Amino acid sequence: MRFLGPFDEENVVPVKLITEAGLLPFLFVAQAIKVKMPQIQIACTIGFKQGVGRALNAPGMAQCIQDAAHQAGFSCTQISMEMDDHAGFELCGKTPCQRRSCIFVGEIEGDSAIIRGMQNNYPQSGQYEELAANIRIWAHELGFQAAGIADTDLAEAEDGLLSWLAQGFHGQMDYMAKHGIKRSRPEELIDGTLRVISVRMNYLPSDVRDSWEVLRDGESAFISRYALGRDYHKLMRKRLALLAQRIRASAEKFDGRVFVDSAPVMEVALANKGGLGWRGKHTLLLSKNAGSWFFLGEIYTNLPLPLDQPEREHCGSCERCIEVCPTKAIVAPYLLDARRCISYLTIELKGSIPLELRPLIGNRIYGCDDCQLVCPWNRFAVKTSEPDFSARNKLDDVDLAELFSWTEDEFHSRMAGSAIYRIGHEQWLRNIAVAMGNAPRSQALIAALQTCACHPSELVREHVSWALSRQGVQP
Ligand code: B12
Ligand code: SF4
Ligand code: SF4
Repeated sequence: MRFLGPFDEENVVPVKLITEAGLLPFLFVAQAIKVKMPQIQIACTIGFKQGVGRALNAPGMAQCIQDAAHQAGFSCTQISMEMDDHAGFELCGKTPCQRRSCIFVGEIEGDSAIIRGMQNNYPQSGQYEELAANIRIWAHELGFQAAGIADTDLAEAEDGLLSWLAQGFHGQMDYMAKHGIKRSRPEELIDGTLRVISVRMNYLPSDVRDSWEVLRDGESAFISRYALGRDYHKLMRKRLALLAQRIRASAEKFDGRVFVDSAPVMEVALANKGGLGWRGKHTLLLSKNAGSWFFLGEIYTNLPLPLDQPEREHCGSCERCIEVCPTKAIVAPYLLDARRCISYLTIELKGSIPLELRPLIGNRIYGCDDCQLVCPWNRFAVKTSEPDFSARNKLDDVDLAELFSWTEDEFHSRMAGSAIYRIGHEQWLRNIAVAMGNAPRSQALIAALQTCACHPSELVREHVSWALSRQGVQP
């Protein structure tokens, strides 16, 4: 019996041999891998393929072992995997993601070697458990409804991201490709990151006009629920900074960075790993007791905090979000072609909205909520108590013509502090013009559109002209 390791998530060491078996009674077998070695040369190292290293959930270890294997001439080693779950998991009732440290034991058997993943079952200091419990309490105190902790292994999400990008589903969102795999490798974005603390914050405001009623009323403007109030980025980042401050006060070693939305971070995948919910078929995160009307934010940290478990998926056979999507943007369960999504078309897309999609946008002038509105789990959504997320400027119940009449200055002053500010007045008019083109025929709308027929922006003129022709007026 030979030992390989120890490997620790925190402190990856090069492969070395530890010869004596049975010296570490606090270890138990968690998983086993059979490594076939075509030309048996039992030297001092055995190489794992990267995927196998990842399956053993020892982030950072795989590359190190692969390098060591290459150096030892085992680059072509073939590996087959045998999960030996019952040995370890029944013993402690934990899943691999809860492992804090593991070593691997190699057992030579004919032309192959059995590599067993071992888990450190030695009582740990309760320091980080206590800190993790406190983080949850502090997060609640700071207005987050939940917090969860994940490791940094996003291998599966990385494959998904690369395939999503390769299909061009990101459209004009160049920032999605810009940082490459740093997005799916937290430790490459921020050196030393070991854990990601994810938080969620509810945003659904109360006392707003019913969404379906607005959507049915063609002369009203529908604005996505998340954008009715103040911009969430600033508020969430501030609260996360306070949370980080509290952690730092308790753990000297703490180093961390806070993120909300805009950074190259895979928020949904991380929050899912951290136990905040599952990824619905519409691709958003949702939870049994909170639905999906919440924002996500994170703290990347160097602390080896204990891990939470992902929430099991509960979509079942439901496909309501896929069926309801006005532009059929959810091209397969869990797969979104952003170029067709109304949220992308009204917020991210800078130029002309594709003609074939315009009629499908209806009166949605900023974002879209249909896939969340139909989701049965949103019956359990809890309304926000953050005053910042209450509707401002009566955006929950306002006519298209009124919004279209705002001058650029009015747009800037009324939208200051709102996420909508960022799209600018030109894109605002473009979006409203499309909705006016989709509205029932109305002299008031035609008159409003005509005020912009000679607008200095070609983009606005073109959309106004389209809307006028939809209203039966030849420009
Ligand atoms: C880019 C972006 C968008 C884009 C693209 C959305 C998307 N689903 O990718 C657009 C502009 C369309 C958008 C819209 C919205 N967004 Co947005 N968005 C983001 C952002 C910045 C990145 C998301 C991302 O990484 N996308 C890239 C792709 C690769 O991710 P993915 O869908 O999870 O990809 C998986 C699949 O493609 C799969 N895959 C790949 N190939 C294949 C093949 C098959 C066959 C299958 C099955 C799967 C599969 O693997 C991938 C990895 O897991 C995040 C913030 C962040 N930094 O994470 C917010 C974020 C996801 N958005 C958010 C919100 C609120 C929205 C909107 C609701 C806003 C609105 N009301 O208009 C809509 C919802 C639209 C929807 N159904 O997703 C919230 C979601 C909160 C939550 N509860 O989950 C986030 C987390 C922002 C935040 N901080 O709160 N958004
Ligand atoms: S936000 Fe709207 S357009 Fe985008 S996927 Fe959901 S329902 Fe479809
Ligand atoms: S509508 Fe149905 S399929 Fe879509 S996210 Fe909700 S439960 Fe899942």
